[in-house]
Amino acid sequence: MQLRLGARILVLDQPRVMGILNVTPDSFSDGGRFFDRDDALRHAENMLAAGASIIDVGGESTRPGAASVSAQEEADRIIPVIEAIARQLDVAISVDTSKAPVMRAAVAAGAALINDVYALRQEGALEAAAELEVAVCLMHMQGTPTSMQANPHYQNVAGDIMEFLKERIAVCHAAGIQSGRLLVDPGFGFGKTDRQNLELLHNLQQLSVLGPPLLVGLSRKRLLGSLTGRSAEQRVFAGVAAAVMAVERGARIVRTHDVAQTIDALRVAKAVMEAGQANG
Ligand code: PT1
Repeated sequence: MQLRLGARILVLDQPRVMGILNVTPDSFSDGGRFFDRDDALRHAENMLAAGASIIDVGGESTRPGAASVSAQEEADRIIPVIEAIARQLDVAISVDTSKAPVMRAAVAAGAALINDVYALRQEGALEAAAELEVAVCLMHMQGTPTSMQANPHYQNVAGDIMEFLKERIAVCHAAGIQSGRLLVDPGFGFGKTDRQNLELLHNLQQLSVLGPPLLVGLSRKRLLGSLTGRSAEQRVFAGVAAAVMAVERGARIVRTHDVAQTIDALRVAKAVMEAGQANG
């Protein structure tokens, strides 16, 4: 299993880490500390040195209750950062956006993966992704960031998310985006109660039948706060535990703020999982 990211091939026979680079003044767990371009570049460099395979650059918060920003504002925040990373670091860049104009500007600046929490449902996004010929992560979200935690409802959380992702994969195929360019993500915390998030993680393996590699993001999320009573910055160990459990259940890429810690844990998980297949 592998994913083409521009000139790079990301081999997914071992779990990979996507490092989060928020370029927002209101980011939920790092308070926009990386708003400045040089700070952002330094943070990306640190995550690369710690072993991140992808740097995910986002200019609009999608955490519960977050307000949206204009395409212009989003682009103004992230394009200089993407350009700087593309120029100075040898790493694949992902853009965390749902807006077609931002996708186009980000890919022109050097992004090789569109990470869209709306799974290309916003106006013009499907067409933009098809034309740009980059990789795409399709994520499940029930509702919108402003209201998604109000009253999430499912018949069967993993089953309903499977159906949604199946439909989005079919829509991508019809638009000319082939499976080899896709990743899928069940969207932990996006219109899901704690109970639903836990059930989803428990049943994550079911999503492997969709075909595309599975990406998950649990880093510092509210669920981990509910389970531990800890603030966002203190949820590192909880997030690492969740990442290991996701990888055991088939996740290929883990999106995290805490790259070094997650990579250590995933090395252990990989070794244990492979011990069962070894012939020695
Ligand atoms: C994610 C993700 C993302 N998460 C992908 N992209 C966020 N592919 C942004 C909470 O419950 O999981 N996958 N881009 C961040 N969004 C949230 C959502 C942050 C929920 C926090 C919570 O605390």
